[in-house]
Amino acid sequence: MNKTIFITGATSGFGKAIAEKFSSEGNHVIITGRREDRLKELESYLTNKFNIRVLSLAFDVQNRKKTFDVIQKLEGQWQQIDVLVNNAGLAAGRDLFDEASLDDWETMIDTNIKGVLYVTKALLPFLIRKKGHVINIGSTAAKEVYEKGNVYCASKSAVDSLSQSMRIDLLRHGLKVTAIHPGAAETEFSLVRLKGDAAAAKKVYEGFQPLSAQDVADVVYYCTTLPAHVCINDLVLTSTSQANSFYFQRTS
Ligand code: NDP
Ligand code: 8X3
Repeated sequence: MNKTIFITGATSGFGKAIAEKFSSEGNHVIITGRREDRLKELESYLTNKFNIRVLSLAFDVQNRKKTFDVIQKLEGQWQQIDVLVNNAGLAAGRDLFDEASLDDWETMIDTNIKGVLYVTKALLPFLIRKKGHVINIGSTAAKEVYEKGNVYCASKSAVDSLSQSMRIDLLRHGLKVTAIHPGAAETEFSLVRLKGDAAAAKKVYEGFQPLSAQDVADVVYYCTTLPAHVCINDLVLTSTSQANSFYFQRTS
């Protein structure tokens, strides 16, 4: 395709798989995240394997000033951004509303909502110039609220409504806005949510085959291959063993 794709949260999971998928199809990628060592490793892997151009930018999407500084320093070809994938995000904790930590809530709000706002706003001048495509990663948690999901579900509902809002307000610029809502997928997501408890994280995916990061990357990529006049606005994907936030077909 020979486009340039800006991906947040490319050090792991969906973001890393999305970077690899677009690179394997001949696109250039800007990969971002907080863990610089992982970004550098991915940059060299993608550059060597696919012979495309890679720029890695280490920053925290919660930091408004840093996010704008980094993006406003983009030069030359790196301003020619065709697709933004707002993927960086997390769940912190899985607790009842009255027992949950305020710090966890703030981390989710600052990352999943404010992070999407900062990155999108900072990149919009470039995206508008190219009549680009914004892809926001929501979740089935945006569609059905579940017990102990409180602020995570709310943050993903915000991504859902902000995607609609972007689509409406940016219509006059000819931008595409796609919200993609995956169900359970085995990445580092549960390890992060459960604060490093690997055994508990593994249990989340027991007895059924969850989505993989590659499954999600393939769907994200597909949404960018449609003709200029066609836009997938809202897409929910789950493993065949999952119907929605509540119903799973487990073997054990
Ligand atoms: P991972 O934990 O594997 O990856 C999360 C990515 O987000 C990492 O690259 C991490 O990079 C980045 N990130 C987190 N916080 C920040 C921050 N403050 N600033 C910059 N980057 C950040 O999880 P997934 O790949 O599964 O999650 C990706 C997205 O998909 C998230 O938005 C998640 O909510 C959503 N999602 C996940 C599902 C799942 O079941 N796995 C299902 C539905 C949606 P680093 O730590 O280096 O900063
Ligand atoms: C992640 C999927 O089911 O943990 O967004 O909410 S779930």
